[in-house]
Amino acid sequence: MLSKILIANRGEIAVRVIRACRELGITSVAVYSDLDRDSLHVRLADEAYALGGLTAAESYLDTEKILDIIERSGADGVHPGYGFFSENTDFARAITARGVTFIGPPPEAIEVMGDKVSSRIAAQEAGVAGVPGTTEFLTSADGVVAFGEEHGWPVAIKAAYGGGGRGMRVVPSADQAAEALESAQSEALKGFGRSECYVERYLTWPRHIEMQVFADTQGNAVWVGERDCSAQRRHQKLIEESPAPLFPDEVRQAMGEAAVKVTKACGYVNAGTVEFLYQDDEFYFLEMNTRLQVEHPVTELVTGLDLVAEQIRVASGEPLSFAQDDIVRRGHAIEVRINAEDPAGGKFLPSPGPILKLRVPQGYGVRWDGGYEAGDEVSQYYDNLVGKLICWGADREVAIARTIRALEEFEIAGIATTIPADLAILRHDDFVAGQHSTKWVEDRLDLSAVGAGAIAQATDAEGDSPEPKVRRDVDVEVNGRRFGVTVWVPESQVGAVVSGGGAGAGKASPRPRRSGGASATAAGSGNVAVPMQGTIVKVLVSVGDAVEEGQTVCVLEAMKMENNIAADKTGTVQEVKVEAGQSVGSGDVVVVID
Ligand code: MV4
Repeated sequence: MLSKILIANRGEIAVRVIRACRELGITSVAVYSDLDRDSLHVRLADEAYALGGLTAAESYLDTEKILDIIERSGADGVHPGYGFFSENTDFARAITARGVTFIGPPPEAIEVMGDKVSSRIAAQEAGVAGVPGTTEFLTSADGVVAFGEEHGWPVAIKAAYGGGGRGMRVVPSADQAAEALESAQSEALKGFGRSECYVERYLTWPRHIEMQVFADTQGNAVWVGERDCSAQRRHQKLIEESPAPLFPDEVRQAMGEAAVKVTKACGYVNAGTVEFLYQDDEFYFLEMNTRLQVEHPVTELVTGLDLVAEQIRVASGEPLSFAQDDIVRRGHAIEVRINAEDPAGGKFLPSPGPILKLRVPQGYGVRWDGGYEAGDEVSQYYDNLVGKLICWGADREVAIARTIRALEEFEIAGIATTIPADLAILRHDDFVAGQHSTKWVEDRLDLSAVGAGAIAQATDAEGDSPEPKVRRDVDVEVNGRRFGVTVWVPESQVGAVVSGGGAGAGKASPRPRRSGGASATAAGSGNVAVPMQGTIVKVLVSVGDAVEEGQTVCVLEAMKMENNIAADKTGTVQEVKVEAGQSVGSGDVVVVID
């Protein structure tokens, strides 16, 4: 077995791999950018090495820096996670040349599956069909028209070297072929440096169903189970589940066998995923993802397998620990990706920032794979996946109810998250009925009423990193009903809003004031207000007195403490609005200074 694994990644997937290493007795090595110096994956790993840099290119994607740390740490394996180096054959070859194991497939398999045309040909040769279409590149719109006339409209023009839907155009009829081809080619050239396109029948309401496969170095290859990832927006998956709803057993079996054929045909080893489109009881090969995927936990929850541990065993040269017939799928699992994005109005705007509060749900059938804890910051420089909530239930109905319950328990503050959109999907009749497709979120789901969820404290208006915040628990009364609320106060304003957390009776300010005012914005107005409801026990000034900023003007008893209420500016007392023994409410002005 490998004995020391460097995880060339960050966030939740680095955490996932580090945990697997710990359970297997393997030493884990984290790497981190300057921004991730104190991040969760660094805290959990056995060892951690600085990469320096802020952006991914300056840190996690810097081959020389990672190679240097592999050498210094003595790691004998590298787990790339997903993204970054996971499908980078230069990187895989560079570490292999140094005698270090790449925990992933052979570079040749990554290459075959690396572009749409060569993977389509490989699948076809293995006897697995893609959507009916051509494999020749289009030279003119005539090819599109001829195909459409023969197979029917609409057709899809796709960029051969494209990905993620870029360079794809739907052509509804012959008269739009020329324009669509031109725009697909130009987008492909801009995005991928190559303009080659081909044509396929366009499926109008497909589901995205993918099959998890696993192969070892001894020639064993199995399919583990499918995941339905149709609930996505702009090619970003939002929710994944297994088994796929309304998916007949015999189709599952056939898709699994097709996926194994593709796996064997490209000499695949380790964990992989074969993607299909599924429509009208037929499935079509789309592409193969030659990495561990974000959504692998749903397969783990229904099979009880540990796919990351299996990856490490297989990379160590061991045979698969299970045969095809050993795999038992039980119940239903749903994964919800929780991203730092504001889904308000369906816009999904990035919402990086400090996580001020994070309480994740617990209870039966609930798993949280997170990359952050409260106090950590989601940086704008990287993927904004905060973590994944994965729920298991005896059947789909239970799993949906449990996922909703868990999301309702979720407490996060400081950043907006996709949770409100996730709930809208899970509660929607179409989703519950399994009537959604890859286009459903964008075409049918109405997110106009979805709000951001409370962002307790955003960064300041200039977008600078915010001043450190201090937590204060305050009791407030709203229409006579008492509520406990938490406020996060900029450090410089501590003592202004509410005096320190209960200790130090009689002192309003636990530390010297900088502004001396009731709050930073009100500082110097001369209207001295009390910060909370209570009783005035002493008035120390009279009309006409000269007072200095910070000087106590009266004493308020509240929450069994005496609080000194200070002048917010230097001047003369114009008005004293209270007397000893009088009750006051939060925000009441007690003294006016000018
Ligand atoms: C399609 C299709 C319908 N018909 N091909 C988009 C990204 C690329 N990987 C494949 N994609 C699609 N190809 C034909 N012939 C619909 C999609 C598609 C899609 C596929 C998988 C997951 C999400 C999707 C969202 C929109 C469109």
